Amino acid sequence: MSDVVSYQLHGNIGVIAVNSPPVNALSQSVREGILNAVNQAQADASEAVVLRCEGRTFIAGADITEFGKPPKDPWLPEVLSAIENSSKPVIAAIHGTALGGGFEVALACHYRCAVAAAKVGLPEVKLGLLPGAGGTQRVPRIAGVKAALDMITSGNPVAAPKAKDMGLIDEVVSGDDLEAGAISYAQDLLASGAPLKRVRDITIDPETIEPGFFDDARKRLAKRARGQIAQDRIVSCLEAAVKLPMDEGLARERELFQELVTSPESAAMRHIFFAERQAAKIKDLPKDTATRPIKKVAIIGGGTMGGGIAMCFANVGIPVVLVEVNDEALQRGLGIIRKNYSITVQKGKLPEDKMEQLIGLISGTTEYADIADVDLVIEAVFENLDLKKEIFAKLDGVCKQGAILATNTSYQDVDAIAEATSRPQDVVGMHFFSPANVMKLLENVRGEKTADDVLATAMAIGKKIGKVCALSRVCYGFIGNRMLGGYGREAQMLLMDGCTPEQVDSALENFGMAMGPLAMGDLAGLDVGYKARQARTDLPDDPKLYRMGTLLVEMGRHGQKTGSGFYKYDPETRRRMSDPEVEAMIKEEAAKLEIEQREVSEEEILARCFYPLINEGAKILEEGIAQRPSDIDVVYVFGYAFPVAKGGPMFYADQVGLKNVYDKICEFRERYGEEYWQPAPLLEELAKSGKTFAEWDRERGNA
Ligand code: 3H9
Repeated sequence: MSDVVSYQLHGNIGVIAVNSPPVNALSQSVREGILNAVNQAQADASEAVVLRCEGRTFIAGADITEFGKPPKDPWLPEVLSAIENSSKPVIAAIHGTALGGGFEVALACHYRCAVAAAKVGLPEVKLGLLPGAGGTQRVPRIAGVKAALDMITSGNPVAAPKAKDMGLIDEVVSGDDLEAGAISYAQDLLASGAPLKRVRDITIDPETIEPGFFDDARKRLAKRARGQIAQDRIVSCLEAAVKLPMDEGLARERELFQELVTSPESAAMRHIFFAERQAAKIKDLPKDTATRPIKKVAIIGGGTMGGGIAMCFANVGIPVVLVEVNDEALQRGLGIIRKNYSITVQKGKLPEDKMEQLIGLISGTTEYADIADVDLVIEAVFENLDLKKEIFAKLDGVCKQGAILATNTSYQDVDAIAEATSRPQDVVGMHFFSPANVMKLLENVRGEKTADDVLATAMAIGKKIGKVCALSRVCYGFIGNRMLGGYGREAQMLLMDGCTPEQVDSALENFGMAMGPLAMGDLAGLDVGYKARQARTDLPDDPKLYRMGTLLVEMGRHGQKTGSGFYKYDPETRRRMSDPEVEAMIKEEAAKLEIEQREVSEEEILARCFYPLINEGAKILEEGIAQRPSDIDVVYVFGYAFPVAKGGPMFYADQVGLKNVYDKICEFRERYGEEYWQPAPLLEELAKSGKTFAEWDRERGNA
């Protein structure tokens, strides 16, 4: 047969086996191999055919690297048609994850069996796509339109037992040998005279769909679309599944898939898919660098951050010890953890007994001596370098040799912290984002002396607890917070120039940010930035700078927690409302500073807020703080809710054109002063040579 697909007769059952590591994606050779095997089976002694995969998973989807390139025959629908029209029953045998085009292959089969641990799903929406090989037409025919809508617009996989309840799987196979189980299932089907069950032959009764169902779905999904159009097109496909015959529905699906696959949103989301995987790789570390075993973890500090981090480890079954200064603080910390889990239980997302099991993994102590045996310590106390150094000196005294000592600091110098110990090679930064049990990003920070296996372990354990990891070198604020400086500064400067808080935030929210910077300031607490600014000596002495943020804090308006900040907040619903008092104050302050207020365009708001971010990103790349531009994108998408449909700030800059970004920064330098606007040398170089960040990265051998 072919290198990647084999076909063999096992008695009266033909077995097609796909073997295309790592995830059996449907590359041209896999498609061709399956097609040939199905055709071969039509003419041999087989009475039924099993389609299964070698390696860690059933087919995990179309080969994403082929998108955007000229299509190669045979295309997937042709392969599915051959399966569906086979004169002998074809049975998919699923293990691992049957995703996207992989699950669509299974849906074209006449029967589907799976091991209990398998999952099936249509995650195309996460790539800005829709299932383009019949998924939107077959799933509603089997599981109903509502279930199909949930499954396809969320993109979340479904475990085999639930998929069986939904009708998406016919049989859950027990035992370890899937091939044997599938062959035996095929024999049973033959013995019982089971028909050639084709999903296309099921019709959906339009009367079962409530009037307005599709319009309601569109409206509901639009609210959280953040610049993505795939959800809307998925609804159109499901509508077609109800209203049109199968072949017309498939044609509609194909047409909308083509629209999406060539859309800038999908290109951005595919970029993030690969960027996420790339970010986990450390350039100068061999892939097989040994990691240290992490069987027990200690967290220093039981505040919101420490508690959230503790939950991350408990959630994957790793015991955690929470260390606090006294019993009262410890009980408070443990109490918050219990409360957080209870909320998840109330939402129906965690069974009560499972909650007790997870809480059982988290113990507490006020004695450092009790954490002598842990493999990893994560310090999560407040941002004070002296305190952190003191803690690390103590850890050095009690922790076993080989234990990894990590700091969750957002700003402090990891090297200075490491020097407080006699083992700086074991010290690393592990910067979680709040709430740590929810936010996906983990920014690992490599100190000057951090050992290779410590770094590799930080990345591996991050993946294990479900985080997306990116690596930063040491600098003030690391990748994410360092870049944020100019973004927050300009959001406030724009107020002085004539914007209302609502205007600034709406412009960024329309772009796709989950929350504008001023509303975000209110949520985080304006006093946090205020205190941080007081500690800084490097800020220009400029009365415009952070003027509103400073005045609001001095008036006691600290943001949501005091009921008002840049906005006022409904005490019941926490809904933000524009505050005429703040708007009047802004005008007054601008007048005092003799700033002529004017109409500011949405385009200028975006450029003023995002271009400092991109400019700082360029400096971070030049200095080698980030490994690659795409790592910065990962940090922003997963840690700062930058819209994935825009691909992260560096990808976005490449789309806007670096020359345009550079020219605007030069223009702002003239208008607003060089203390704030100074193009990064790398940005200037790329703008002048007409290159993108991605091209620059490729030329450095970083493909
Ligand atoms: C689709 O199917 C469209 C159809 O409806 C219509 C077509 C007409 N293609 O994630 P991992 C690579 S859209 C190419 O680290 P895990 C990945 O880059 C597709 N490459 O492993 C990585 O490479 P490297 C719908 C792929 O065990 C390596 O495999 N399907 C693909 O943590 C290992 O990946 C999806 O969206 C691919 N489809 O997780 C599923 N998938 O080692 C996407 C992976 O060089 N995939 N690679 O960095 C996944 O969700 C996860 O990879 C999976 C395994 C859960 C399968």
